[in-house]
Amino acid sequence: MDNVLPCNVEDRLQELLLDDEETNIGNDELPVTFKDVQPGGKYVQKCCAFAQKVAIIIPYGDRKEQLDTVVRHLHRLLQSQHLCYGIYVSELAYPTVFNKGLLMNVAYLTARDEGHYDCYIFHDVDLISQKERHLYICGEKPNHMSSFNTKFGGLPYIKYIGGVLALNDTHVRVVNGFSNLLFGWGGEDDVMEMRIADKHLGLTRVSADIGRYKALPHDRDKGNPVNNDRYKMYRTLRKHTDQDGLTSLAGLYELLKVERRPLYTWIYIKCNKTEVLQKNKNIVFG
Ligand code: BGN
Repeated sequence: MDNVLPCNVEDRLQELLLDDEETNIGNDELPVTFKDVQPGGKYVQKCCAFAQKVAIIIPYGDRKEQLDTVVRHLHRLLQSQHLCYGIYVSELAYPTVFNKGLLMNVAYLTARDEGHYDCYIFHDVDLISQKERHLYICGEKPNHMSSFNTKFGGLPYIKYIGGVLALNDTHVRVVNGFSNLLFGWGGEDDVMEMRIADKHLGLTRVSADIGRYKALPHDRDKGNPVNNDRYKMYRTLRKHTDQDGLTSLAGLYELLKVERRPLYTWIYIKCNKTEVLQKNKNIVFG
């Protein structure tokens, strides 16, 4: 942290607002390079001394091109905001069924244990922020950042908090992270919304002109079939927030590798859907 700037990020935001009313950005337009990024995708150069330290958590399937695009974009964006940060990408070994909640929980724990971050931003791999002045920090309440997604022309429904969500460490602990038990597509974000509401944390949402994201197009992922049990599970999981999440993660997966790639930390894990659901059958069917 030799080069930390004696500024705070709110000042930087003011600068951005004054500098440039039109801060729409494309993928490659922000003027920073990757030379100061440390292995594992960490950046502690030229960032503000008193700003939050931010971990970006990206659960990943098999969309390498999107991952490369979003990671590069995030480095540019976060450096332009003078933030200290680390980018964490978690992936499940095939053959498996995708489990976004479990992947996000494992990446959160990895980031927390090595970085003690102030803010955790859970970020879909296909979303590109279109506004330079969309500040990547946490507020007092959980904050839904992707309030306008080009795929939906806004929000798909009012309670939607998927896409990009910022939680501080207290928020993540109070809701016990994400459910580990939703395999396949759908529902992990809705369960998180329910947890935030049930724990009375409140919620803020960035205004739609700032929280504007371009969705990169993609086919359906392999290993991510729609979870047909998701509505039923949404109801049963509600009673088990404290038993299903970070507190029950140990023993549900095997950590295969943590690799410091040039632009991100890659966390590779293995888990068996049948075993995970069997171990938690009281929750899933109770
Ligand atoms: C919803 C999904 C979300 C998904 C959004 C946007 C469900 C309900 C499960 C109880 N929710 O329909 O998970 O992020 O669409 O694609 O399926």
